[in-house]
Amino acid sequence: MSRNAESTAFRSALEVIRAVEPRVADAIGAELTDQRESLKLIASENYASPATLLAMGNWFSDKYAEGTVGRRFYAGCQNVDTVEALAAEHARELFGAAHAYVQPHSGIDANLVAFWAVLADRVESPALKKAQVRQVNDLTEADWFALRRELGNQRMLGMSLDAGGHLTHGFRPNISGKMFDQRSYGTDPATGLIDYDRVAEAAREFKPLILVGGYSAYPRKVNFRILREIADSVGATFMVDMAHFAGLVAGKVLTGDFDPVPHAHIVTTTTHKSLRGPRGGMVLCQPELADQVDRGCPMVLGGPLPHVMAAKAVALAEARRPDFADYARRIVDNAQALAEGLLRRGAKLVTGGTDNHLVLIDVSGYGLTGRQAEQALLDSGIVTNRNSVPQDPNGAWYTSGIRIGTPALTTRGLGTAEMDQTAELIHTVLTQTTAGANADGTPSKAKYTLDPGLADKVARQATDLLATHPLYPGIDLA
Ligand code: DSN
Repeated sequence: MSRNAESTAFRSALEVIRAVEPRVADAIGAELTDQRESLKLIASENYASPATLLAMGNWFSDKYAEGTVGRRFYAGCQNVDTVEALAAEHARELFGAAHAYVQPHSGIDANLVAFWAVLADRVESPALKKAQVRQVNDLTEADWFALRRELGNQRMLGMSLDAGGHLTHGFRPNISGKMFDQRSYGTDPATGLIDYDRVAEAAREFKPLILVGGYSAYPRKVNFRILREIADSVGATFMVDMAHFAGLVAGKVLTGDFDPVPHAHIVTTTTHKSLRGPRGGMVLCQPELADQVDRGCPMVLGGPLPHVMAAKAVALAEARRPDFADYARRIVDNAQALAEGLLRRGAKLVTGGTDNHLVLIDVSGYGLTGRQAEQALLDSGIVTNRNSVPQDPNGAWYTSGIRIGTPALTTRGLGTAEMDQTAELIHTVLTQTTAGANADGTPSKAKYTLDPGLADKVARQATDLLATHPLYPGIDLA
């Protein structure tokens, strides 16, 4: 396929949009420029292929298709059936899963589908059956309490937020924290690693219905075989949220004990992180949970997004190609090179390194909060996000960490030498940033000073670093 085809497709699309609302066309163009020029180190972001992006921009968006393949609540879904079935087939083949449900719109949605499927599978509840025919969003607070009481205050054990777990694993601001009585397992304060004996102890004491594995900020492999054994020992359903590392599973970098699919009863993921697909979610499960999982819509999901399912089919087909395994391996090589570059320059890293796609810098070593570091790096053209570190004294808003990841830069083609240069840029900015003070002289967790000349210089160096690895080289909008 000619590169010209990609330019023509996107140029034509923008021309059509511009004729209606030019500001939207301009914003789309500006976003491409911004993404091309910034050093994107957000561990959960990536760049989907032009084919994946184009599969989303069409009339599939116009179609309602509630239900499942071959069993819809609307007529005329034959083409949606084709793409949904294709996406599910690619997902099953790619991950070796018995069943795949590709309708969830996001990772949170995928987790909600999984939670309700497990509840419906494990707990006898007339209230739940009633809720299954209504949208969960329609339930009142009183309905929730009645439902939760009838469900027997079911329990969830997941990784704590500050140790790298995710909000949807039972934490209060998320609906999972209202559905479940939640307890967390953390990491060993000395090593930063999951202590499986402590997880087993917590499971024995708490007796959860669901044991959740998976993370959004833990830089190491997780042994899912051991977690499954723990789940089995207390009769829990073992669920893994692999949103962050799905690409590493797809690319066979995480295999054996570190591949969640053969070990978990149910696995959820997003499709847009290391998997490099469209923004969306997905659930994989063992056969006994398939019927309940397929009730995701209308139980907790609005109608499926056929255009996104089409894009999932494209991206999953891409992930089945041999070059995706090479991509996945390079993600980890790059993360390790970045970690080594930072360590060599004196940075403090949670767990002392990485064996997946992300690195967590404890920026208290630079005398900064995560928020100060995040902003100073952004001033310098380096896009990251602040993140809690284990037992974080600065809480979830200011934090003490910066999470960085390599899926996006690896897609652009940057390699280990450029990761060392990236480490140098990050270290330079963080050593040159000084924590600021409030008006009353007390230390501020947000204010900082960084010489704007230095920030500009680093931003130029970041742009130079990216110049030899253009983003979407086949797309010229000029
Ligand atoms: N927002 C995602 C992340 O950045 O990890 C997880 O939901």
